[in-house]
Amino acid sequence: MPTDRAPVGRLRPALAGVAAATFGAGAGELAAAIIAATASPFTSIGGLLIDLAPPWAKDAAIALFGTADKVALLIGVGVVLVGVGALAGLLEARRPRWGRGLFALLGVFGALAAATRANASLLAILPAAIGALAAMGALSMLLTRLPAVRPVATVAASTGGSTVPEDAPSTGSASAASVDGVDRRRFLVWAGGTAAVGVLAAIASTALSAGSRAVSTVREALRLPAPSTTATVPASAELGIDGLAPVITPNGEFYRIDTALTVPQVDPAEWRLRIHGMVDREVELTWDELLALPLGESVTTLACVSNEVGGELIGTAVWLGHPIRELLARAVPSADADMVLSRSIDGFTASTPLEALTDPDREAVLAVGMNGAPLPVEHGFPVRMVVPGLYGYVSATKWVTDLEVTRFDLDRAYWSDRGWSERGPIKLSSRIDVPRVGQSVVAGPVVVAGVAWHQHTGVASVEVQVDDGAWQPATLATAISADTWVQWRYEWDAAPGRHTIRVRAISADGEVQTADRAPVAPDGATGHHERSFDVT
Ligand SMILES: Nc1nc2c(c(=O)[nH]1)N[C@H]1C(S)=C(S)[C@@H](COP(=O)(O)O)O[C@H]1N2
Ligand SMILES: [Mo]
Repeated sequence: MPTDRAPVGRLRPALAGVAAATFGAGAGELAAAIIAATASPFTSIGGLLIDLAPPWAKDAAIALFGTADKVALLIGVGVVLVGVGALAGLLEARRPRWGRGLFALLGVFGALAAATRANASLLAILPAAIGALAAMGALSMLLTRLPAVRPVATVAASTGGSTVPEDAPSTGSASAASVDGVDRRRFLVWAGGTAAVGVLAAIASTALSAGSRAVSTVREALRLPAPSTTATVPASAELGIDGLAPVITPNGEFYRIDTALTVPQVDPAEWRLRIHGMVDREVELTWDELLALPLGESVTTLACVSNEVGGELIGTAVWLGHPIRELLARAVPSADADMVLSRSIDGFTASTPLEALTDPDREAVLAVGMNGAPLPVEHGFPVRMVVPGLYGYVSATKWVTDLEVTRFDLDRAYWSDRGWSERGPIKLSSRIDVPRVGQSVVAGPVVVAGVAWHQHTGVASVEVQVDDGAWQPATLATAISADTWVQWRYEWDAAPGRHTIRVRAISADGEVQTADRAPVAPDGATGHHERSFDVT
């Protein structure tokens, strides 16, 4: 054997590692699609990262990427995977087994992530394990095809009877002290082929799991029963101003916020709701039983606690649902209970004050319909909660399957463990929609318009301030109810120059919306929304 060997180099081992990682990831995804759909290593790791991320990281992700935050996360996981793959290749070329060890570690991490997801079965660890083994095998195989001669130590260390292919140099390259072009090309073909198989496996896995996503088909075929009571939206609730948020938000434009990396697929036929905990008797409800109950329409504005001043994480819909108080009445909560911990199929939980759910004057519902259609899958199909007056994170559980009657001092919900307040009444707020940002404003009469809300209390009036002038009353549209936002408009006689418009709402209970700025955490932003314009 020659003693002065051609250098192994960095690029090719790194490429081998990336190709092996891609192959392993594809194998893992395909395995998941076949044996345990919810155990995709990729989305399990992503989901675990979402659950482990400190609140500031989530706020930053939402601020940076908006509702594309999850795509950004998955891309991030992919980038890290490529990095780890390159590292594994480099390691393995210098210290055999170390690179494979790194893949094994990654596999353990993926398996742990999958096993700790909500509703994980024992099978959940398999896809990550299969993926890791595939990556380890591919790495060994590719390194034997490296065009450079490998050090003797490599050969010796890898002949220890491991079950994965030996990473001894191939017979072709063992005698070659120089890297020839044929070997180089052959290596690239093998590495490229390995990576391509991984990508194909990943594509096949998405196709396979899309096939099992028959839930959207079930949803489309579904006809909901006619409402037992209907809600009317007065025509005068809609000012119809261009650029102003419509008083009822179309489903396709409704904001979406949740921790689910892949939208949970719940077949109504298998859906059950269990009411238990501090109750006299447990209640279980099937989809058919729920649909047989009276389903009424109610109009409620949903808002996210992460909504910044002037933000768009708020929307109003006509919900079709059954009052939660009726179901709780069947279960008979014990006198010392003060909270209902609702749980989604994906493990998300919300802590809602029991009194908000039992209050006969608050239409807290188990909703099955949204604006005349079954709930869209991403908005909680088949069943979600809607509770007027409370931010979504403490009340609006989507894909809900479990209501546990308990106490605030005994249990904590998903976001309460992550730096958010355990109670979340929606704060009095208002927003300017028109004129839009960047819209040119011409001197003379200008329509300023927006929305204001204080769900379950109601908005009494809205005022507008131009520069540092006096607060002027705006005109309100007809409010649908105290549980919805209300549109407002103000006729501004704009003079040329730069001007700032500010808005504040006054609540039905006399509260004046504070100018004090508070961040969204822990219990919702405050401060006046303002917009500046150059009037020409
Ligand atoms: N299962 C589940 N339900 C959830 C959440 C979630 O992460 N998972 N997020 C809540 C939050 S924070 C809000 S603001 C509302 C948003 O509901 P939407 O996406 O239908 O607008 O859903 C709530 N329900
Ligand atoms: Mo939220």
